[in-house]
Amino acid sequence: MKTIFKTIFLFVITAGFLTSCGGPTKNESNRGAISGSAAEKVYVAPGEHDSHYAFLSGGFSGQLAVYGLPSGRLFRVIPVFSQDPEKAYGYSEETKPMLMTSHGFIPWGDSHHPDISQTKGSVDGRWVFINENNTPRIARISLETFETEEIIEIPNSAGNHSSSFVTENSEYVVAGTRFAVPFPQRDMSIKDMKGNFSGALSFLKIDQETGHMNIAFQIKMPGFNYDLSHPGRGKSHGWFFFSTYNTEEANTLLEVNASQNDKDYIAAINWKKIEEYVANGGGKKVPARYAHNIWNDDAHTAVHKMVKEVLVVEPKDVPGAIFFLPTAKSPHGCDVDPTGEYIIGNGKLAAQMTIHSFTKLQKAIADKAFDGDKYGIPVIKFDAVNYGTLDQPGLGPLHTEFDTRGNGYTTFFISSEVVKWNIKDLKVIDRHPVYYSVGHLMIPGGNSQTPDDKYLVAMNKITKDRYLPTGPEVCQSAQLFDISGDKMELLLDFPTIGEPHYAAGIAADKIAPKSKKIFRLDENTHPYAVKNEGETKVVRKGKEVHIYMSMIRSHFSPDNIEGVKVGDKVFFHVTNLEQDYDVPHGISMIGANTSELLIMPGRTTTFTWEPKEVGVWPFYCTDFCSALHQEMQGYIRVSPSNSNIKITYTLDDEIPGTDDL
Ligand code: K7E
Ligand code: CUA
Repeated sequence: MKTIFKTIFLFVITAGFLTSCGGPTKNESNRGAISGSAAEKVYVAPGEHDSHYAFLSGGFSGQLAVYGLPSGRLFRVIPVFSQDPEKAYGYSEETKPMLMTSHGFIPWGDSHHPDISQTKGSVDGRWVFINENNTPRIARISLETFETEEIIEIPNSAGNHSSSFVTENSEYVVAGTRFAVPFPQRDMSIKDMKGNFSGALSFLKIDQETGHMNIAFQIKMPGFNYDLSHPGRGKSHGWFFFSTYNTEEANTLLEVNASQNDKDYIAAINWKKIEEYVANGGGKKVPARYAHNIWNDDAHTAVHKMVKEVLVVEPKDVPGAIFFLPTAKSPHGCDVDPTGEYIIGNGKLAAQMTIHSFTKLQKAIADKAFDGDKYGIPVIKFDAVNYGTLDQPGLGPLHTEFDTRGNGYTTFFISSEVVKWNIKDLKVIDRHPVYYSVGHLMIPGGNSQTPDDKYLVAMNKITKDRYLPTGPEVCQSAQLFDISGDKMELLLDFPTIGEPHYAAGIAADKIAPKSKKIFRLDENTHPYAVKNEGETKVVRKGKEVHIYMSMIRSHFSPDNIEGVKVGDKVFFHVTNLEQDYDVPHGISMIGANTSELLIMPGRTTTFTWEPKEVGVWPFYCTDFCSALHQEMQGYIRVSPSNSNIKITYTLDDEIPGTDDL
């Protein structure tokens, strides 16, 4: 134990030395960017469009940012797991249910891995999925509205990290627990972890019409840490691969105690087999409590519900469906090449990368080439499944993506570089420094049979001297490479929102033509919607006051309201009557304990206001919508709680709608 501790200690120290001193000098780092025609290759002229969308996760921001490639321009931050006052997400009454969980309302999340839906092995631009690592969840975002449409919580899990990757026809999106936990949760001694905790791998079925997710089954795996995953594809379609670490099942000082075993595993799951088993009545429904929140675009409202059970599959009940593949030391990324033949373990603590062969795996299973078992799950003999190793490719391999020409591109966190290598002959072809300490990388269509051979985006954890300093916290950053030639060419640095762990990319023409422009007013089924100004009104219900309000360039209806009292709860239900592209209006109320609303054409949204003081209080439009935007405002009179002033509401001193009869 002492020796191993020393080895690891040395490794980390050496690693640290390389990170701080091994980086290039200022001049070297600039050379890449100014070489050749890099500037021309990323220049998108004013008014021109980028060729690709890139969706970069926000990490600890909990969101998903939308960029254009090759320009690196930021278009939008889509709120997913965290409240966003700019868009009223998690503040409006309609979106609050999206952030409900079994632990109540959670205003924040940690988002890691976006993945775009697929048809026949290619990204199709319908939806993008993303995992939440802290309070385990998966979200689905519409690529028509660029809004979060669904969030489902994952029970019996903690740290949903090996997620949210989709199979090649979007049959399933997966979740996998990073932390082994009692399954089901219960009060027990942490010291009794070994053999008593479990790791849930969850397969969520995707409805191809609506995109709705449902947990089809949960596999109750041994209590290892399931770090990352990728689906089989092509010949290995029907399988899913999950990297594991802490197969030692240590519960303390994991930096040492989870690094004892020379090899951990990649868990290979034949989900087709388990699907069949479940279809024939296999598995057991057990009680659970998890949230399932769905947005409805017609009602412009999310509905939150709690689900009470989940179908659990025990590995021992489906023999021949689950195997462990020994893989060099605490692998992080678990990646599958476009043909589906090669399964790559990025052994972050090993001096080599492990490349397994799907063909060999099939043979090993047929020959029963096992090296014992772990909790009843057969461990395949290393030589029986291993295609080869890539020796000394760099330090700290984390993640690999691919092109269609048989090359892998791997990030090395510690030696701060991207290495291009040929999968068949396991030879390094090219290497390029990144600035600095790269995590994931992304090639558009990366998790598919048809990656795009043009761009590679490296996402870096540390930027130090790359940008103007902004105090102790400096931005994390992405770097764009051209990979169309033999050598990788660095084109561009661009700063990111939060910490982009992973990203998903797709050609723009798969999404742009169907991007939604307005919501149709005649399809709006929100219970408080108004279809014209004549329908606007104010209704008192006990201590609640409901304002059915409209907005259109450049006024609110009604814009004068009296009869509200201290102690009331006022609901502003506001409909944007516009039916033109890019004409949102906003609304905010002095002293409201919530965010502004930014309301898209045809949509109804609600915020509440509890006036604390008598007076005449203004509200106004928050989005500069026309030359008369500054005139877009109104007043509410608030009287003492015991006053008997009746509710009245007017626009231009008339009751709305009465003058145009
Ligand atoms: Cu490597 Cu969460 Cu995919 Cu970060 S993870 S880097
Ligand atoms: Cu409406 Cu500004």
